[in-house]
Amino acid sequence: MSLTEDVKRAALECGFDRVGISDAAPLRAAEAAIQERIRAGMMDGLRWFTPERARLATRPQELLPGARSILALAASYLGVRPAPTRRPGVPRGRVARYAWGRDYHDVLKDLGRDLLNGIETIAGRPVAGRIFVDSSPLAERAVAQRAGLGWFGKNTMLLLPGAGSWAFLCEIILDLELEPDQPVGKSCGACRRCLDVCPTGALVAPGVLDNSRCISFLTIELKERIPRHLRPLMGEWIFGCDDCQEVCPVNRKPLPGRIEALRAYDDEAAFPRLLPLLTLTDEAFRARYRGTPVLRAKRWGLQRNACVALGNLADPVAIPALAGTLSDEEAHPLVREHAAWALGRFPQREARRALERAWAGVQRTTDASALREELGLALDRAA
Ligand code: B12
Ligand code: SF4
Ligand code: SF4
Repeated sequence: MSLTEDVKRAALECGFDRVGISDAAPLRAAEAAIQERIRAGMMDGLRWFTPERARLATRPQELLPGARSILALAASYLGVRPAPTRRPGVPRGRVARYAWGRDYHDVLKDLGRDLLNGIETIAGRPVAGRIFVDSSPLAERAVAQRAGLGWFGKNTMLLLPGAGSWAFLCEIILDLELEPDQPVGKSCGACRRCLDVCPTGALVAPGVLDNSRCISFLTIELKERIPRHLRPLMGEWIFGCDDCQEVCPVNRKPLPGRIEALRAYDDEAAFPRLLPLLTLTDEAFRARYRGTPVLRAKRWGLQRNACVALGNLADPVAIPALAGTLSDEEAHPLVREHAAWALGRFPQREARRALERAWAGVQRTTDASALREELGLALDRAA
């Protein structure tokens, strides 16, 4: 067996589901596409996503001096068990599938380190390697596409033949010469289901995503108030969004992943009860979400999102809890604002009374202008 075949076999033995190899040349087309997106304002909201980052992310040689090839890896995060079900009876939110299990950054980096050790044994010499999973500057989809793992879907996801898009990407840049693979010659064809289903219109054209409209950005990355006009479109999503993947025909026959930590989930991880989230203490939040991607939203962010979902569900059972959040001076100011917005969506008198009480309260304070504005709008709407 060749060195390349041995390395690929080691990757699959480590638990990755797909492996391909790319050379380490600059990714020029990807850089042009990404710079164009930045110029067009499509990455607005992500302050760290700068033209300099895009330049670096498409130059593997600068990320690892002496780079000769890139190992592109994918790990399915679907479980072998049936998907969790939404139990009826109480208001529940939705968490995107990628966040149901343990944090993939940690899990895949550990796996990558094991693999790198294995590669050194195979090569019989020390090998310089740098592992990338999501957070470091490397244009991961572009590398994976060039390494033959899949094609760019119109929803911007990398679609893997036989596995779809429910897979994380991970790459290892190596100073080892390996035989590169060819890109797959597939495309979405005439399909455009993802574009039609996106609730916020974030997929503005095939393969073009307006970050600042994407529910994934709004619920995870945005650390401010959610634009009011987008809130009603967010449905029950409180962390991430899967709408443009759920409709994708390539995902019809998903590949069950083999990494236990990524598929150790239950119904509550997928469809969390919303009311207990509103009163979750910092300690309880950390205990529940430690080691999972959801921690990134922070407690107040998740509570802000839960208010929006409750406003969209408009189940009157939520009114007392939302009223409690609104009047809680210890609660994060943005959470209180979103609770006011949610209450303004209920036709019930009880919701209006809670808004009026809060309105009377904020007249006496000088430092609550944003809440006052939100209350004014909510009361006008509920009138
Ligand atoms: C920033 C970011 C986001 C942003 C912006 C997403 C975006 N589409 O750009 C936000 C916060 C919205 C986000 C959301 C999600 N993300 Co994200 N995200 C990233 C990150 C850090 C950078 C992506 C990036 O560079 N975007 C800029 C765009 C322009 O570049 P691109 O995505 O590579 O797009 C290429 C194609 O679109 C192509 N292209 C250009 N023009 C055209 C035109 C046509 C017609 C076509 C077909 C293609 C095409 O060229 C581009 C350059 O290669 C990567 C990790 C990384 N370091 O790469 C993860 C990553 C892309 N995210 C990932 C995931 C899982 C998600 C979510 C599914 C999470 C969720 N469920 O909520 C959603 C999916 C939303 C979506 N439809 O993309 C995975 C995707 C795995 C996969 N199979 O593709 C990645 C790779 C992380 C990982 N290591 O697994 N994410
Ligand atoms: S993740 Fe949701 S909001 Fe974002 S592009 Fe896909 S369907 Fe639209
Ligand atoms: S839904 Fe259709 S157009 Fe969108 S990514 Fe899947 S195959 Fe491509």
